[in-house]
Amino acid sequence: HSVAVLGAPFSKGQKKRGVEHGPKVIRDAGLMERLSNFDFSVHDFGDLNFQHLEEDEPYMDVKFPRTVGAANKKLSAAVRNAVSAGHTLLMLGGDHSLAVGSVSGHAQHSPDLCLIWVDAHADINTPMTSPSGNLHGQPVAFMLKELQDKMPDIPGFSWTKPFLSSRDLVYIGLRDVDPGEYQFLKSFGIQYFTMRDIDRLGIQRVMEVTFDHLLARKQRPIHLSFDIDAFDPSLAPATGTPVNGGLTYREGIYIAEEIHNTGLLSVMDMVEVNPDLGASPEAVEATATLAVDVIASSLGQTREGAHTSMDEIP
Ligand code: DIR
Ligand code: MN
Ligand code: MN
Ligand code: MN
Repeated sequence: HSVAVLGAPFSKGQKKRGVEHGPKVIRDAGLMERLSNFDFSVHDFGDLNFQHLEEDEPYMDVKFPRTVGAANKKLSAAVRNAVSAGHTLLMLGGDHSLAVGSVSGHAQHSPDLCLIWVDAHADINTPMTSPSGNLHGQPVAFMLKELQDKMPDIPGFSWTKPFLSSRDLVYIGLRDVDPGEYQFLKSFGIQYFTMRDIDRLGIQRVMEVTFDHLLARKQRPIHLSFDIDAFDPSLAPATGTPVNGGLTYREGIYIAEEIHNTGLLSVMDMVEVNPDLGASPEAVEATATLAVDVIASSLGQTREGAHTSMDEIP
């Protein structure tokens, strides 16, 4: 069993600079050292090198379509290769538009994967419904078969075709959903848990229903796409689109622990940590350390300690 770490320093899926430094600050918060405590081997694949395209006119209202498309094409191949080589992959963003490449690359190796999207936002806008033109609010729309006839041919994205059914997706943490997005969630019957649902049901029940929905028919690989803005801004201030009323620390860690406990986590994205947006160095470090905590719990760190063989105890 081995874990590969891949940085994706990319920010053109939205307009605020700084999120391209996410991989560096997450590493600086002690990621590799934390992962070295586990009994799996860790391979650092370093950071991808993304091309900056000079000529990249908006398509409709969509900003930097060719730049985002090319970056995701590259990421997709890297993720496919890492998963094919047998690694569990950790992708460090970068903004959430990177999920197009990450999930599609994963799906090329594991067509039966399911997707758990932890986020304040649903990221399922199309160019026609997007209020911002930002592609980090649209990655899920590139994936869903049900949205095929609603997605135009966006320059830069001809390499990818929809590959996921809406029943293979669960959202957790939603609290800022655009009108077009709400329409899609409802008309496709997507399973989602808003922060209000977490208030009503409790996070334990939310995870139970999540796994019933995704895994009851058969066990299959899990792709966890974790946007740090799912957390409350008091815990994760250094991010581009914070929304009040987010996950508590314990809810976020519980989600990660339960996903680990399935034994099915195959690829994890940790995205939208933006060190240029923290009010202080402490705010940035708190956000990055929180990202590392969620990663560690997703990969098996427990709150009850770990099993040690008797002969190792002094
Ligand atoms: C908004 C914000 N729904 C949009 N999306 C964000 O621009 O489409 N996603 N911030 O993470
Ligand atoms: Mn910068
Ligand atoms: Mn997101
Ligand atoms: Mn978000």
